[in-house]
Amino acid sequence: MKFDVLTLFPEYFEVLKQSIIGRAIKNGLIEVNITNIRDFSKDKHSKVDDAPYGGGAGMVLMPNVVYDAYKALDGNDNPRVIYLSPQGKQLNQNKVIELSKEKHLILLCGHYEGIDQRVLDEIVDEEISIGDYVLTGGELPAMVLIDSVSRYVEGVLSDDSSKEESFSEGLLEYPQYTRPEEFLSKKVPEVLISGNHSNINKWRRKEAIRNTFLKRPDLLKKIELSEEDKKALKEIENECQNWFWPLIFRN
Ligand code: 4GX
Repeated sequence: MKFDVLTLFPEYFEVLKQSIIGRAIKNGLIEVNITNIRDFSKDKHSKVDDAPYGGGAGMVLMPNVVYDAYKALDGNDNPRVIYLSPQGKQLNQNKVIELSKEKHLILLCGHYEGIDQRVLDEIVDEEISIGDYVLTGGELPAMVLIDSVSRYVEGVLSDDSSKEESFSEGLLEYPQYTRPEEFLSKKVPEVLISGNHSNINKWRRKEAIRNTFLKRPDLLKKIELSEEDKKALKEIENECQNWFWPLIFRN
């Protein structure tokens, strides 16, 4: 899968050379090409922005430079052009999976007060936001998108953990433990040491449901629970109803 990024700050994307995404790039599983929009300025001082028509604070990226940078990319494979902006539809795991099926994405990163509307209307297929807060530019959102989408590209995750984990099933994860068996007087849950894999799976499923019930009850409403899941949820609700009795009967 290929990502083309149009940005004024190419240095940001050095971060993608790290860890799992860095390895995926090295292995040729994903390709990330960064284009500096400034390279397409025809101005002798490499000017890329100007004051907004109508007045007001800040600067606006000029349409011709953005358009020329876009035109210089290979568009033969019908790439999808995404503009990262708080005005877009919010990114979620379903959108991430949908995007991971594309061959080529072009990510346009805005800065300053934004980009001239005419070039956006001309080239952008879709506006995506990573959440309701304001950043200084679209670079971090572009990296969030590249990271989350790349995880679904075949071979990027060494095992098949992307299929197992949080959100793919609509539940949060169960808690994890590793050595030592005792830490600050806290023991690893007995069942995990038992070696009984049927019991371990049941316990993990219940704890995933508990985490979701306690931390993200909104997610629990969106998914279909099996009869066994519903039983586990009832037990959790009862456990929650009873937790304060030891406090009341203290002394
Ligand atoms: N999720 N930003 C885009 C440039 C800009 C300024 C004004 C339109 C109007 C963001 C987000 C985000 C900051 C990226 C402003 N665009 N992008 N940038 N949240 O905050 O995606």
